[in-house]
Amino acid sequence: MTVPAENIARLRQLFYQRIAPRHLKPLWEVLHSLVPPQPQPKCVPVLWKYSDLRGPLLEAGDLISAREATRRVLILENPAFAGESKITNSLYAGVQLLKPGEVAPAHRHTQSALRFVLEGRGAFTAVDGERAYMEPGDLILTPSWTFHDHGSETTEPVMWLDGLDIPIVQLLDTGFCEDLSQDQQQVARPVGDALARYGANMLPVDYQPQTLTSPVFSYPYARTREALERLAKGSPVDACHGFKMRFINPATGGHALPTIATFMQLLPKGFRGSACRSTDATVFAGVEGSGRSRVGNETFEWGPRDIFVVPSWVPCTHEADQDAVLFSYSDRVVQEQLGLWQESRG
Ligand code: GTQ
Repeated sequence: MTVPAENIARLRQLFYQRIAPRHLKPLWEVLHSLVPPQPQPKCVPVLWKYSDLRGPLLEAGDLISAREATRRVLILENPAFAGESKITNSLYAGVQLLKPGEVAPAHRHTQSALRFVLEGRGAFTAVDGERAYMEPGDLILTPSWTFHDHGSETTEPVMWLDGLDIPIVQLLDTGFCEDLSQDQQQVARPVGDALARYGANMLPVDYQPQTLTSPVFSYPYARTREALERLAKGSPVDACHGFKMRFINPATGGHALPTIATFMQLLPKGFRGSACRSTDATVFAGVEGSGRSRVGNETFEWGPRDIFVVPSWVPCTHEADQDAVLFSYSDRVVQEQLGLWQESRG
């Protein structure tokens, strides 16, 4: 017996309705979206000009103190994830302001965080008893479950980009957080201690890594910039990425954080990159110089401190009119560990 097509469709709908109370769903209705032929990111390309961020951030500074807010941050929310506090499907971004004399009280959480300093100098993040003072372009890490507080003894507002793996920790339902009993942790080691111990191409002779996270938690821009400068003089330029380095855990050679990969790249004057796409959606921040990046069908003109996001598997092309430096972060480290990361050029 053959059943007419419209009857079949109706019978199927009735069947779906009948099985729904048993928490059953037909795979064949969703298979193609569950197992797509290639990534279909919800994430969309977005550019935040720093000139549009700075005013609102300073205004927030008049409305709430760092202490009351715990962290005075404006979230950079991708419009594709309205209400979800995500910049990409797997990562969070925000811009944080600390005014002179303020304290953002000590806490710790299982989420890993990076701070990329945008403006101002002289504020600090204390991590596990050591302070890292901020200069523009510095990368500071607060690894999972390390107590951290931010403080400012300077006379100017200090602003930085926060990158956290909040959506990854949410996905895995592994979020824990606790406050320290005091606002600021005790200083246990002098400034620069970790960098001297672990970041001078040497390690303490009996040192054994205890975690995946880098024991270096401050990567000063002056060193990063010099490395890029020398790299640019001594090696051919990559057609897609210019001169691009990744921040590492010097004890393992792996990425600096177990869930967030971090990068700095120099695009030499006149660079006209070729298109490239990769499976790791990436957050970029301009550091020096200016340029433009074509991301899918959008063209973003960026300069220092502008922030933009490139979704997974969307072609991206960078250009620079003068020497330009871009910081970026993504979940590439997770994808590499899982054998999922891919890049396609051209
Ligand atoms: O500085 O500890 O942007 O816990 C979001 C959550 C910053 C921080 C954020 C946080 C922090």
